[in-house]
Amino acid sequence: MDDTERVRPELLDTRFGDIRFLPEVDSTMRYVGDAVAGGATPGLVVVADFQSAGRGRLGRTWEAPRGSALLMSILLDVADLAPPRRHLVTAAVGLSARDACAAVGGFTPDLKWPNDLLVGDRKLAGILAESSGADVVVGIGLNLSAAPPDAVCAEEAAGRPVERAPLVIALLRALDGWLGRWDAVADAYRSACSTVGRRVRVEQVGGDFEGVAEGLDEDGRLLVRVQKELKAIAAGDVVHLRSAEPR
Ligand code: BT5
Repeated sequence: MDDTERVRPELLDTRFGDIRFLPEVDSTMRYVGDAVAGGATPGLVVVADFQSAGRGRLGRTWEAPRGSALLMSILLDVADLAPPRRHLVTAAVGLSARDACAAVGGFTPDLKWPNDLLVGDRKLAGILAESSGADVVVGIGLNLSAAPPDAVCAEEAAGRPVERAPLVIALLRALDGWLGRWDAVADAYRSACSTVGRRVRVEQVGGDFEGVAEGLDEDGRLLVRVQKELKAIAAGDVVHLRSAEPR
């Protein structure tokens, strides 16, 4: 049985009625973005075995050998979510992916603000959300059986192979339950986010700085204490520092 036959029947009672498995695509984000332009409706899910031009944030790339990763983009209607709270889509996908790893792989990755899943210090998965009007396309790349140097795959974290189909099912079923419950997503993400309480370096276009991540505000911005000032960070890269690192 292929993944289409395994996954589709398990999602019939969710909003994810149109799930397409592709052997190869440049980027599932590009594919879903074009599908929107062609009239696709929310609930579309695209999963690829291989991407020739996988995207990260800020023009970066996402690399995964053929058949080694979960590479998926989802079209969601977020008309009920004010633009400053759109990051909660990323949070909902992160929470769902974490729970799917726990259910299917028996391990629980950490959620690093704003868009990563980590096992220890190593990156397991990255999430990318792109808005267009009332729709958001959200993508996740999650390493299953291979990972770049310094990153980690689910097989290594679980100590056994982790299959894509059950992970897709668990992730999308969890996501179906989170969507629309945005205050609950914000609360769950706040308590799950491993960045909170850490010393961090924030890397931004205007320059880097270090401080202690004290929390997340209601719009999901990271609150970083830099001496007396509490800075609210909406975007940027964050490095978790060991507490022993100098200030
Ligand atoms: C992300 O960006 O982490 C978001 C990645 C989203 C990828 C998915 S795959 C399905 C969908 N279709 C797409 O085209 N994209 C989405 P960012 O935070 O900018 O991190 C990107 C950085 O992660 C890269 O610059 C590398 O350093 C690193 N990286 C690349 N491939 C990786 C991998 N397989 N595992 C871990 N780290 C990786």
